[in-house]
Amino acid sequence: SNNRPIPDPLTSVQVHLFEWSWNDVAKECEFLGQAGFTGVQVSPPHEDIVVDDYPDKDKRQEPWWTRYQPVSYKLVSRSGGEKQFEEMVRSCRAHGIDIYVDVVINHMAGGQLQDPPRRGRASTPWHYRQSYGDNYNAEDFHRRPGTGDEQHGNCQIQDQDFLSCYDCVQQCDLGGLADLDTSKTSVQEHITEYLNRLAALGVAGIRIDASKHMNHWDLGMILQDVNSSLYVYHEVLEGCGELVLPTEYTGLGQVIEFRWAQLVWELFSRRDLQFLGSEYMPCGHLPSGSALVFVENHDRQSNCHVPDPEVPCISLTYQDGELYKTAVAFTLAYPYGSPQVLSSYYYGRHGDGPPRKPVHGGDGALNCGDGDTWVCQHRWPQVANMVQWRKVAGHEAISHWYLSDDHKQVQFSRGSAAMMFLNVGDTDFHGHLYNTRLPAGVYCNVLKSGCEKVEILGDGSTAAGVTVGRDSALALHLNATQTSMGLSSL
Ligand code: LM2
Repeated sequence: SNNRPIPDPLTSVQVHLFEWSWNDVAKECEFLGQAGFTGVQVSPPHEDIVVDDYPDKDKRQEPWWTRYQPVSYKLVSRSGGEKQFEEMVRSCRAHGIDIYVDVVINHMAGGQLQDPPRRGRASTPWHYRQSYGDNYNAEDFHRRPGTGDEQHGNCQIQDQDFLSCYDCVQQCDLGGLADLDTSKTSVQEHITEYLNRLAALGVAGIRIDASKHMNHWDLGMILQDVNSSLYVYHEVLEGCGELVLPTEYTGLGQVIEFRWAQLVWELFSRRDLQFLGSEYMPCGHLPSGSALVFVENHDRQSNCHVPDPEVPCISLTYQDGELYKTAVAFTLAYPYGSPQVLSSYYYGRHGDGPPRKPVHGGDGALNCGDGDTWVCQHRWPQVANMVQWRKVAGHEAISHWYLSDDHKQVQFSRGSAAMMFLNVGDTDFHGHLYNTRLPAGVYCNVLKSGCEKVEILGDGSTAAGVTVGRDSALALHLNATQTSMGLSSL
């Protein structure tokens, strides 16, 4: 049974500060608290592998994916050590922000059997599949008879396995990563100890990486002994027709609902909003309280930036400009699931690591948005101000939904507290809006910096025509009026 806390999906918003250092996260929590965010997902804090040879070494740190290859559960990563980690948790808490940790427990660092022994970031010795410090040894990994295991000592997950072999998905290796035998009590105990250590440091929640690749009974055994105050969400990448189902994990926490990102990508990129809503997600959807949703995550972003025929791009990314901003704003306005916003850095090639420059410069300046540093999506008005919009809309249901005949515009309200109008047409929209359901007053369009005024009359229509640009939106709520400027000037 699962009695774990889940932050209220209708009023909480978390941001994934992808690859941010603990010092930068600690500093950012002041802004996040003011904007009304409730949590931050940080990159995996465990000791990872070291990669010496990679492109753009002078400007960038190592490829981001080293962080998905654990060597030990020591808190030593390029984001910082245990001291900085603790300091981050403390300072974020003081601003009302919870820290959620991305935990990688399905596997240990990858390689091939003939690889020599190496050392991790905290100097822990490891030898592919033989030993990882004194945490695990050769007996602790799955060894399922199969083809192609000469190099790895275990089968490797093949594309067709997702549709035809449940156990292969959970017992073979995910791309050469040594697959832990999570059915073993000693393995479970090691993982439990790590998760409880995080909880003791004040961590409020965990994202479990690659949950689909672990049996839900094993995860249940692990979580049974983990501090019951932790909020847990699982990465279960749903593909229609696959054997391992997201619903197998909903008893163990929330589940990342990838189908939301796919729906939003399809509709916004086709510029046809007819089927906009959780009921139209491909091959079903989780109940709202069980779902964590986003427009983009770190994996998708990486696929989309550099076309890769093997991993098709199926989400919008910051490179999609206005359309992406509007899709994120819509996700924050729509009453489905717990939204997560990605805040990333500019990419050149697949696997590119984060900038060497910290987000918060020494002079108090921010290294955000200048093209080769950090993107900082969470600071855009289309994102930051929608956090407040979501809170104000709260538990109000959708009170009015309008779809234009050409499917290029959608307007909806949440009770009489908030409204949004989206335009994905080829041209700007000029005209009156009707039925906003808002009380009469002068509101600010919170998607624009400053206060772009919109006057609403007693019948809920606009006093004058409004202009909503191509691929953009207009969003109003009760707490952002001409007089109560609230956060609209962020
Ligand atoms: C995830 N969820 O289930 C993460 O969201 C995803 O980012 C991780 O993959 C994956 N699971 C494993 O934790 C990333 C990245 C991979 C990378 C792995 C491990 O997308 O490309 O694989 O992290 O670092 C890399 C190499 C791959 C190699 C593997 C093992 O790219 O070619 O496979 O390491 O050495 C032979």
